[in-house]
Amino acid sequence: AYTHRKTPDTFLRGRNATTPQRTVLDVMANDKRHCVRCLSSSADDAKLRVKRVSIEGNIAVGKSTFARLLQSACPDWEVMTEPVSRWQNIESETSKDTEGQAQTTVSNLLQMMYQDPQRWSYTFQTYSCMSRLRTQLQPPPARLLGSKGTPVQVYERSVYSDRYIFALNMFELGCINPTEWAVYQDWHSLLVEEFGQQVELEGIIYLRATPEKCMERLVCRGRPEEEGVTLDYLNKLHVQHEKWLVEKSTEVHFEKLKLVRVLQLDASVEFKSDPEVQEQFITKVKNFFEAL
Ligand code: UDP
Ligand code: DCM
Ligand code: MG
Repeated sequence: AYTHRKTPDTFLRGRNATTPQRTVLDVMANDKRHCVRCLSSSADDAKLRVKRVSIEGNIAVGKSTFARLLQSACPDWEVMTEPVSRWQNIESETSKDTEGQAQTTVSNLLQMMYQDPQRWSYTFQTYSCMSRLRTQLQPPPARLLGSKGTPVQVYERSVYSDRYIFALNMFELGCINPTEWAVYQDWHSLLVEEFGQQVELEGIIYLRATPEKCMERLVCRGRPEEEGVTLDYLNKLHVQHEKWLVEKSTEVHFEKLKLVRVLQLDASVEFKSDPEVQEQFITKVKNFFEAL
């Protein structure tokens, strides 16, 4: 069972500078009015000052591995991996037993999508994007806001790769039909525009490797749902990444995203077990963050 967090409320609290509560607080604070204002605005400022960066790259290129490395090298940062296990375990109420108790079934949407992409790609893309948005809208933890310098949040993938890599690719493959694609783009734009700064990225770390190397790592990881993933599919995803992050020829619909800075790292080299390569990567990332 998932905890449904009240992220939209948090969002409203962050955006509405003149909420009724603040007026009440103003009255209560009386001559301390100034202090109350200072406190709430500095908390809001800190939230907005967070540097948000995503790690992008093909399936099995090493994003989660890299995210874990980054978290141990930079414990002050908040590094979030992709919520894949949520996509593999969707609980639904199917019926009631003779005593009226709800019977639940757990579905693996990732598996359903790979087994029958025409039927499940739209549903999968809706859910993966929504679950990512939910994660991303959570307020940063207190330790992050209290850390020295600008707080940093790093996400494994983003609502932008959901759309401009995966959903687009499924549309181009005919697994998402034109009507579904129009609906997807409509709600995606609405949500991204509505949530504004909370989902904007200051930078992107692109882990780049050949599709062959990704295939090798995919096989090595052995996620059962991905058994049918072909080199051709990884090639297509590679081309989507190149168009979006290197050639910049993908049509994107958000002004800030058009200007986002991209750090490219050659993830074809073995970095998981090579401390020297890890150190080089971490130094590049730190320099990149400082320049953002
Ligand atoms: N991996 C590896 N060497 C590396 C990076 C990753 O052998 O330098 C392996 C890792 O242990 C895992 C697989 O590649 O078995 C895929 O890595 P990960 O799950 O991090 O990839 P993601 O899908 O998150 O990009
Ligand atoms: N995935 C997808 N569409 C998305 C995001 C992820 O089809 N919008 C799939 C690709 C992988 C799995 O989910 O099979 C998780 O990705 P990775 O292994 O690259 O972390
Ligand atoms: Mg991963």
